[in-house]
Amino acid sequence: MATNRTFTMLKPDSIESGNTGNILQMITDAGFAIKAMKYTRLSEEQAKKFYEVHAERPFYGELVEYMTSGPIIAAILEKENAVADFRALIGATDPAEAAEGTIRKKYAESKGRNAVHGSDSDENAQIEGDFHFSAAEIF
Ligand code: DAT
Ligand code: MG
Repeated sequence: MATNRTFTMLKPDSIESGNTGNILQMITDAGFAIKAMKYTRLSEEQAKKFYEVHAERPFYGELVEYMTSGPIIAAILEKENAVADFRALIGATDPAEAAEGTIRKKYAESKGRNAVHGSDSDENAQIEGDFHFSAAEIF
């Protein structure tokens, strides 16, 4: 995956609240092209692996439970400066701290149920995209 790509998940709360259409519209309006996308549900094993870096944090169990509680939409997005621009579009982890006009400010419920994931580096964007998609699923 090139460095102009990032990886996202629309988390279970986005699906439950019916906001996936609005969120995807915000993403494409911001200039991101969808290179891969799937509607799926993480297994406990997949969620544990995906969030392995947080394994020692007190919220890890809750995070894994939440991320496996329902389906998600996973996607690879492309845009110049994708990782940083997508983090700016989604806003701070805690919606109470997220800037006006960001996806999390508009749609996140709480720090845990915060609507979307966005990769935090080019390296992790590559790892996370590869975790969810085979080469044949990326366009
Ligand atoms: P981000 O998703 O903004 O990159 P992160 O990588 O620090 O945030 O944490 C990953 C996810 O874990 C985050 O999206 C929601 C959850 N999380 C983080 N901190 C939390 C907390 N203090 N309480 C509950 N969930 C938390
Ligand atoms: Mg993170």
